[in-house]
Amino acid sequence: MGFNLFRRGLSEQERAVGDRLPPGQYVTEKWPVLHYGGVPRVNMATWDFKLTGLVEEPVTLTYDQILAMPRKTVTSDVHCVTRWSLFDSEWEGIPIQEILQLVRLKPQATHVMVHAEQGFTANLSLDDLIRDPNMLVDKRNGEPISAEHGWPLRLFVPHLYFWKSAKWLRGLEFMAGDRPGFWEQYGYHMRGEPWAEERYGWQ
Ligand SMILES: Nc1nc2c(c(=O)[nH]1)N[C@H]1C(S)=C(S)[C@@H](COP(=O)(O)O)O[C@H]1N2
Ligand SMILES: [Mo]
Repeated sequence: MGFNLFRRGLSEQERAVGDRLPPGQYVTEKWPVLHYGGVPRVNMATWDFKLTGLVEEPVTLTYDQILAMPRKTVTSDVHCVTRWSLFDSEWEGIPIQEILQLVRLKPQATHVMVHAEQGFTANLSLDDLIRDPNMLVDKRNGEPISAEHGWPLRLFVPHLYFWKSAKWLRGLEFMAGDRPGFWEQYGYHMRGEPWAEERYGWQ
């Protein structure tokens, strides 16, 4: 197979895809829907977003307060551990830095547990949380994200496999040390970096 590829050569387009497609991934044109359980019915009357754990003062935000925060758009690829990659969507939301400015972290804080509806969780190091493209997203390609894709708010951490980008986000809990989240307890990798193929286990 390698020989055939060599003989045929790669088109410009294939080369461009190769440079940005992590190992073991394929490109999808449509945005698949993937999650555990049903799509939660979100009650906006009681909806809130909480910053808890190792912070000097916990913060609770309403959806209106979230919508009033500064916003930005980021054009980025995303990579799912089930091997699809979606190229070049325009994601819009509130930069993670804006959210983190609302709290003072205690010095012991090294990781965060992401909390979503129905008890879904995902763990991240602070280093992975505080990346420039990361956001709380409510729009893709100019349209509000659908209920299946996590409306009213999802996390967006494009440098890791997409399971870390929790849908139906409800809060961030700052922790001293790492703890496995929902999929990580089922054997997904603690970090999930697509270029290193950190899919399952602690390879
Ligand atoms: N709340 C919640 N968020 C979740 C999940 C989930 O089961 N529950 N699954 C994750 C997984 S495994 C993937 S691949 C992406 C899929 O997002 P999408 O359905 O918008 O493509 O959502 C992630 N976020
Ligand atoms: Mo996934």
